[in-house]
Amino acid sequence: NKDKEVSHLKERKPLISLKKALENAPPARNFIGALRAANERTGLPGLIAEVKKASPSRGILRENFDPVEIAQSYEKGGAACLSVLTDEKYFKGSFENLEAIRKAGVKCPLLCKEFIVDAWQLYYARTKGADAVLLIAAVLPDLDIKYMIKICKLLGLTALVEVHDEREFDRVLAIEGIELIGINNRNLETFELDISITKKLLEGERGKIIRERDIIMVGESGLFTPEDIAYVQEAGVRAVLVGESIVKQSDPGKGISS
Ligand code: IGP
Repeated sequence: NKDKEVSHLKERKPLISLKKALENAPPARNFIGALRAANERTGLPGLIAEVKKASPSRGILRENFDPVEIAQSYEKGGAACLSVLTDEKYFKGSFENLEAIRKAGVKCPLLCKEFIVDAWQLYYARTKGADAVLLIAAVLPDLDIKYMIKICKLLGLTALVEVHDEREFDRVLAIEGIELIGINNRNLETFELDISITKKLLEGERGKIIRERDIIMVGESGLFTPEDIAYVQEAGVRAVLVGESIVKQSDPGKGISS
């Protein structure tokens, strides 16, 4: 099953060469710090703006897709952080895009948006300039999440751990050292979208635990209007991850404020 998941990745990179490449990697920047600062400065959720050419549920989102241009436009428009799709098979992304954005001098910390199922991918993401990685609870057993969080800490990477339902959320809350959790409003199997999932998951006891432990929650997917953002903020998120609605704009950075 795991092999099936990674079969579309280019060949596995040997750890020894990745460790060597780490010496030349650009420094890891503070992803959570940037989100907190944006939230405190604006009173709105910190924005993680997504550089995404296509998705399995929506097809091609943008024809003239220049990842560096889009990233710079997001930065100018006030994004706190960026998310860069590196998955090729489903999202038509690449690690070259991630590396190019980092090399172009974009200051927003970068999330590597990849289906991570093995530790070598964390090293690889770091060597390409990632500051953060996505760990999806739906595809990773608890032991793998714990192990990968440890490696992330060693590498200076921030882990954004993604959940979609109560069961996954409870599993993740039981893991030590979790600082950033995303609630994906889209079901990754059926593509069904429902932003009330963010609200449902943060109600009651779970919301209380989040506040006590000062975990930053990210509302992910299906956010299109200022009302959508206000709705998930009210539910308790201090950051949002937005792709489709801004990447489709002719001027993606301007899309942020409108
Ligand atoms: C962005 P949207 O609906 O604004 O384009 O969604 C982001 O949440 C979405 O791309 C995403 C995703 C993922 C993609 C969230 N989690 C996991 C691939 C894998």
